[in-house]
Amino acid sequence: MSGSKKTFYVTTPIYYVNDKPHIGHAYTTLACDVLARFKRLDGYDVKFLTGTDEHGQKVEKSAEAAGISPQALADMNSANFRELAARLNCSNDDFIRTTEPRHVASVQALWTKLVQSGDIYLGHYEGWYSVRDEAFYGEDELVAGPNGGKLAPTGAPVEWVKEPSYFFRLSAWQDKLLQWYEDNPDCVAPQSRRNEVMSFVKGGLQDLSVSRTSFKWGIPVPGDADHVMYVWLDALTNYITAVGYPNQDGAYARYWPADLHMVGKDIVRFHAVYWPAFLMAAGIKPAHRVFAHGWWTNEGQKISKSVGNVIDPLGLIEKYGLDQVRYFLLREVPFGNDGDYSHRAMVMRMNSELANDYGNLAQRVLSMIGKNCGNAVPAHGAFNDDDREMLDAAHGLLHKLRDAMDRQLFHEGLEALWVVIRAANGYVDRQAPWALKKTDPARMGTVLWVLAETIRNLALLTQAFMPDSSAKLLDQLAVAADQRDLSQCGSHHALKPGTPLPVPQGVFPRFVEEQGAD
Ligand code: ME8
Repeated sequence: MSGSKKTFYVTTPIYYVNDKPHIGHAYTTLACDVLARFKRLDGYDVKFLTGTDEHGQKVEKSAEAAGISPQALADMNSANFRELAARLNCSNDDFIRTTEPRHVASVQALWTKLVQSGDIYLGHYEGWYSVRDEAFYGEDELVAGPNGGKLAPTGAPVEWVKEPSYFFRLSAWQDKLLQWYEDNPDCVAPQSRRNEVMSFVKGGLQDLSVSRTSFKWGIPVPGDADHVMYVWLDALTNYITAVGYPNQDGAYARYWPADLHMVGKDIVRFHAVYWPAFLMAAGIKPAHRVFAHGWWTNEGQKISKSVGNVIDPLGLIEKYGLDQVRYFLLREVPFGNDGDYSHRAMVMRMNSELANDYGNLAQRVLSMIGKNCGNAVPAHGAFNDDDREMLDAAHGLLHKLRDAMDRQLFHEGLEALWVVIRAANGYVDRQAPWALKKTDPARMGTVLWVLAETIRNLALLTQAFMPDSSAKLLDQLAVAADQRDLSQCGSHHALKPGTPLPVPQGVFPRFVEEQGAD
């Protein structure tokens, strides 16, 4: 137990097991990993949750098509998502599967609570349903499809459904939801999504069908064996299952309400309308914040299996390197906006920002120290203005990064780091320590110390984004394993002259196109 330590609970969506993971799933999980790592390094007691969404008609149909049971399909694809998180070097503390007994118990407890509060009633559903989206749509939301047919606004096929159904009294929560958005200006981000959610709720809410009778692959409704629960009520509940619900002591008391549900923009309505309504109805506080990030395309095209342009994140890691992919995904696109993946953009970031800017800075400074300072942290003399400015910039980074991370603006945080990296390269060129070697070796030591200390601060702060490469840099500066949390940023823990250093080695390789490739 962590006593009074500040806590941070961050979640990814749980991914459908009807298919293999792709770059979009990797993106969301990675963003959460960077936040989880950053907060841990910054002294928080963190819980980072990811997992798989295994019930529903979509999974049932995919299993049927594959000629296997839904559970077998779920086992196979859930393992792929688990492996993806591991291969991305994600630090999740838990991996939840909605077919686990702990989850079934939790969802049934929440259901029972909603029945007791009068928020669930039995009725009859008649309307449009999209299996691909696992969502109900009103007639007015549909768009024209081929051959005079109708499609969901997402372009997914819809079918007419008519069956007995339990309903959640969503219409009764309209005013309370609006009040909640008003009282908590940061509860849905970015602002454009908040506006979208609020105008949807202001437009009026209909009661929501929360059970199905036309298939079986779901969690049974307590006391009514003909019904399975609507997959979204089931899925959203994972976030409280993982902290022990219905038990409200222990992890639940420590971590709930979650600090952040990270999701893609496709599922903001489920997280920012339905989920807080379910929770309020059950007398549970909603999460502090939902952040809906943008959508990746591939070389300008929508990523889709039918187009055949799905990007396999494991393939990217193999081709470019893990930390390069981690960096690229969070640097390339202002977080919240849509982004385009291209080989060219990947190589640009990898070669110019990682190899040239950051890698080269470390490489030239560490090899100069190796050659000229007896493989030890050099001693420094008095600092001039240029030195002080460099050190102040490096030591001032922590609060800039913290601020960016608290708003999930990864690109801004990385840009702040790169401002200092570029400044450090400028400082090396101006101070020309290689020339000082002959004219003023003591001054050369000061310059190299300032640079090494700058790199130490940078490497501490890039740890959350690029854990392996940053660790290699910190190893090369002989920073002890227990001196790598963010309390070590700043001048109080500056490098000690005379500390022996290992032989330097390159950390960020360049990507070299294969001969004959364009
Ligand atoms: O919606 N660009 O699961 P899902 C960016 N099971 N992100 C993308 C993306 C893309 N092109 N494609 C997918 C579900 N994502 C539900 C969630 S939560 C209680 C239940 C990411 O497998 C993004 O985070 O369809 C999106 O929200 C999520 O994958 C959808 O994953």
